[in-house]
Amino acid sequence: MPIALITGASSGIGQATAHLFAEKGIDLIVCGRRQERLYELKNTLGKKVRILPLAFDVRDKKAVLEQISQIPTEWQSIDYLINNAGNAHGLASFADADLEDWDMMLDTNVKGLLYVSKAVLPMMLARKKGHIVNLGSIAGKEVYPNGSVYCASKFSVDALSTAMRMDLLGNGIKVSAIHPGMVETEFSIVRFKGDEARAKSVYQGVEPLRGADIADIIWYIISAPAHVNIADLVVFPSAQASATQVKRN
Ligand code: NDP
Ligand code: 8X3
Repeated sequence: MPIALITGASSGIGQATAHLFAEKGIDLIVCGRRQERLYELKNTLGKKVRILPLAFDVRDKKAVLEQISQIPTEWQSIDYLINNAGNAHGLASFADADLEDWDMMLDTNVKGLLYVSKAVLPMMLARKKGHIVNLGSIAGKEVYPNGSVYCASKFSVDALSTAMRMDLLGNGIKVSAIHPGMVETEFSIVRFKGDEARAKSVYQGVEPLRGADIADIIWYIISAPAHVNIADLVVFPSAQASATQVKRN
């Protein structure tokens, strides 16, 4: 059975990907900070495949390296790493934005992705086999007002995905990146610090993407034949044309 490690499996895109991968018979290492949600996944998906919950904060370098290096031997042949954990914190002008929010975004979306990749990579290199899928964003292709540091964090994901693909060339490891527009998950609730009404308004009059839509794309990417790598993919809801252009009913 193939094995996938999914970060941010406790919600949204990562959770939907865990459900789809379990349908497809992939054993899962599910990661996130909310341990109870990871155990819920174990209870529901554990009837189909093996599930290993690993609770850690991707910002905590020591915890990431320790937890991943200590996974049991039978889990170490990781085929797919889905670097999905991430969030936006706040939507404010450069002058008004909160430094804590900036730290959260850079530490999670950039450094967290680096720590997890560095921890998993030796297992892939040893087998000369693996596929890393990074969750970027349209915010990593286009900057938008009040999104400065979130956009910078996702531009970093874009750059790092290309860099990883270059530096891992010839090692049997594919690297792909997906850059979605609006996906309705807990993303906006987190961005607006629990303000559910404001979060809902982001998707008002639009049919957004769902976590399951991105899960389908991740599945498509990892199912491509060995000689094919879908390197970089932008996906929008049909009602969106750019980071700032949305047609609302
Ligand atoms: P959710 O808020 O629904 O999920 C975010 C996930 O990331 C949660 O499982 C959360 O788990 C995990 N996470 C956040 N911070 C940390 C941390 N410090 N340590 C460990 N895990 C963490 O949002 P989405 O599913 O939408 O987001 C998934 C990815 O997709 C993100 O990288 C996001 O930037 C990207 N994206 C989202 C878009 C959207 O419109 N929704 C569009 C484009 C890209 P827990 O809280 O349990 O730790
Ligand atoms: C999430 C999409 O446009 O809110 O990455 O930045 S956006």
